[in-house]
Amino acid sequence: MANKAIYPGSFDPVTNGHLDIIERAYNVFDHVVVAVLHNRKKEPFFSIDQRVKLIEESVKHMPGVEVDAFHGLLVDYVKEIKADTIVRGLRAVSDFEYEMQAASINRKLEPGVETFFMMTNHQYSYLSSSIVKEVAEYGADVSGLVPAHVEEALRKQFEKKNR
Ligand code: COD
Repeated sequence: MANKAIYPGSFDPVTNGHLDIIERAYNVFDHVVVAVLHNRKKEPFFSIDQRVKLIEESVKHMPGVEVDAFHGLLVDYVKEIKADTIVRGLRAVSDFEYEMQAASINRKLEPGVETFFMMTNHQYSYLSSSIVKEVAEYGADVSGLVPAHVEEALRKQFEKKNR
C-alpha cells in the first residue's frame, strides 16, 4: 500500500474543507505532504510563506503531516519527494471535469503516480478559498469556515490591502 501522499493546492487560504481532507488522508496514509503551489505568474491573496505558515499552524497536532511549497509541474515535485499518491478533494460535479483532466495528464506524464479522490464532508461541500475571501472582505463572520488564526490573518490582510 502507498504510504506517502501529497495533497497539492493553492490553499489561498486553507479552509476547514481542506483541513477535513488532510485529517482524513492522515488516517489513510502514513505520511502526508501538503504542497502549496508557488505560481510565479499569479499574484495570490496570501504570499507563499503566509499560506505555508497558516497550514503549519492548522496541522501541528498531526505529526505525520508536513507542509511544503513547490513550483513547476506537480509530478516533478511528486518524484522529487518520492511520493506515490496525489490526494484531491471532490466537492461537486463541477470539480470533476478539471480533476479528471488533471489526473489524466499527471498519469500520462508519470504513469506510476495514482490520484486518490476523497469526497467532501457534506458540511463543507460549498466551501472554497474564494468564497471565504469574498465573505471576509465584507467583514462577515467566517468562523466555522476557517480556523481562528486564518480568520485573523484574513482580517489583517484586508486591512493592509485597503490601506
Ligand atoms: N471539500 C473538499 N475538498 C476541497 C474543498 C472542500 N470544501 N475545498 C477545496 N478542496 C480540494 C480541491 O478540490 C482540491 O483537490 C484541493 O482541495 C486543493 O484546492 P485548492 O483550490 O486550494 O487548489 P487548486 O485546485 O487550485 O490546486 C491546483 C494545483 C496547484 C494542484 C494544480 O494547479 C497544479 O498541480 N499545478 C502545478 C502545475 C501542473 O503540474 N499542472 C498539471 C496538472 S493540472
